[in-house]
Amino acid sequence: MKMTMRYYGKDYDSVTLEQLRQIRYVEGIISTLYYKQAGELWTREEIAALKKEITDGGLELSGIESVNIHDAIKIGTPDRDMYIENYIKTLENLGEEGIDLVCYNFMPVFDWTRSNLAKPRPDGSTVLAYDQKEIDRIDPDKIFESMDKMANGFVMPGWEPERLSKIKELFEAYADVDADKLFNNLVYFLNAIMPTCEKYGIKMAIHPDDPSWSVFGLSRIITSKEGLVKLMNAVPNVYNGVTLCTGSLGSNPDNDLVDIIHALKGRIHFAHIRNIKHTGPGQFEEACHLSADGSYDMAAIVKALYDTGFDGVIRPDHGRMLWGEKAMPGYGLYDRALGAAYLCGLWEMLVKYGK
Ligand code: DNO
Repeated sequence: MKMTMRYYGKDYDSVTLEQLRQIRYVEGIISTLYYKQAGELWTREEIAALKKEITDGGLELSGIESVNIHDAIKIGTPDRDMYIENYIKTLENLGEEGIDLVCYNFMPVFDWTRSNLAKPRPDGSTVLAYDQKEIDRIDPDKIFESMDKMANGFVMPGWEPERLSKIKELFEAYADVDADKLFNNLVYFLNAIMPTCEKYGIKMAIHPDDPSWSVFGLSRIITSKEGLVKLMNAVPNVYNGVTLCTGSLGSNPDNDLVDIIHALKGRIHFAHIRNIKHTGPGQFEEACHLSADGSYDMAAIVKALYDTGFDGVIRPDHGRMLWGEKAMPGYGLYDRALGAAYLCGLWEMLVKYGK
């Protein structure tokens, strides 16, 4: 496995490459062209510049999170083929620059959702939290404002303000997109891009929906073992793979993460490993990575990856906000660095003494 850290680029991140490099456990960076709108073409020059920024910082660009998918593709409108063409050109440009991992999601309208981005914990740190009852009280039109207010002045991934102005139209456009239609549109998209992925060796890694249930009445399909396995079977090409995000799938206590890892053997190309704590039905808060701090046995999760021959890119995921740090919620330096060290420790133990 290769340990990496997410980085949004020097114009957007409070964490620097100099800091990330010193974590030592981290070999690579997962990044993106954060200024790009879904559907826009990424040029080869722009990708080369991102790569150079990271290699000049002494690290490698190990993959992209995310190349976002335009709503036309998710909804299946007649102009979807034009957007798929653009996506293919972006993949070609990434492939020409030697990038072989792309994370994306297929959630309608909203990316990941939280009701609180800074819930205080007894230890004085803060974490991201979700409470379905609070979300039910928020008008979907207001959720962008609400996330923005809590974001410490940072633009949150998936919550770009440009989308706010279109929210009413988006809800209307998704009105007849039920789970089957959304799934078929995803398969259509994947079938169209697979030849390019094969040509360049680019592994596509779908990110599970977060939380792993329907929000604001919109369909969500990548929420469980069943949905993931169905997708792997519908497009059996190995370049159609998964981002195993334990925090997202783990939001639903019915998801057995170890079982999911085994069911996806050979198709997990990227892993986001973090712990969360279930606090009630439809409620959870994020935790530090350590098993004892949340609801999941992190050693069992890492062991399942190891036992199934996982050889991909891994990163710690959202961390707590510690030691007075001011950063994008979930993406501070300190707790993610602790997470990387912990995960590397678990992995080293398995490599040396796991059998
Ligand atoms: C939030 C992230 C998501 C994720 C996308 C993948 O912290 O986990 O924004 O990157 O859903 O496309």
